[in-house]
Amino acid sequence: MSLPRDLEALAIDIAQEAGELARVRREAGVAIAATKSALADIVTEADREVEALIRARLRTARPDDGFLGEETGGETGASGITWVVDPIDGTVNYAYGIPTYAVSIAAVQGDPTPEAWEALAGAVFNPPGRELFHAARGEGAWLGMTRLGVSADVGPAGALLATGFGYDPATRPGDLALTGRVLPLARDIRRAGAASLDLAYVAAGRLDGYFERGLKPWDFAAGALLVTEAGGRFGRGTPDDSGRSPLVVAASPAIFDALAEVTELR
Ligand code: LIP
Repeated sequence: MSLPRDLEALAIDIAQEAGELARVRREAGVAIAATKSALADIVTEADREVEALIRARLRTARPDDGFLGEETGGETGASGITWVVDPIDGTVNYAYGIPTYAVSIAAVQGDPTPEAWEALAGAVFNPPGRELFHAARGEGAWLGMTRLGVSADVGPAGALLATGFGYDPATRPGDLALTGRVLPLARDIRRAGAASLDLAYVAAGRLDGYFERGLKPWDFAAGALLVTEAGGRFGRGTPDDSGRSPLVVAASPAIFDALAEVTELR
């Protein structure tokens, strides 16, 4: 098999094992371990335990690879491959018992920064729904054994779009203003609370597009590959004039340019 397919197979295997651990811990009850960047930005003991499992499995399987995880940070590898991991994306949903969360695992090549890396493989697994989205570069995006494609066109009522809001209350006015500028394009807006699943849903044609400012690399590393391998477009801007973190836009080609323009992606 090619390197992307090998990495995809490993990501799938580990995402399923990690997702089962997350599901079992959720059923047993979730303890919030700490807050991070803001009061609303929480980490649970399960986040930490799941990331530890993923890191250990990767270290055993590919000891020369690098790692960049939401909970334990980065470690450079010698192979040129870095694993970018969000152990439980949608942490707040997970803590509240909302079944919209996912294990997101991506393998990237090159400098492990979103501006420079080339994503080779990714897996996004939603344990409650038992939905495993995965992709290898050049091999398409899949939900299980079903090939995915972004929506071909936007209906006359407008686009079904998704977004999210940062944890820092100071970003809320800008987020709301951004959403207000997008509304004329939309038939409706969804706010599911897990970027990796929002991106997977764009790849699956369940959403026409998605936009959010302030995502971390692990939130979108796997989902961005799902979108582009499903025929969609993905863009990430630079910090805006106020220094706010970059905007992410992902959509079918039918709506990408309009969404990028109205959100001022640059
Ligand atoms: C979350 C994202 C979500 C965003 C949240 C948070 P986490 O990631 O998936 O799209 O709106 O603010 O960043 O913190 O659950 O890994």
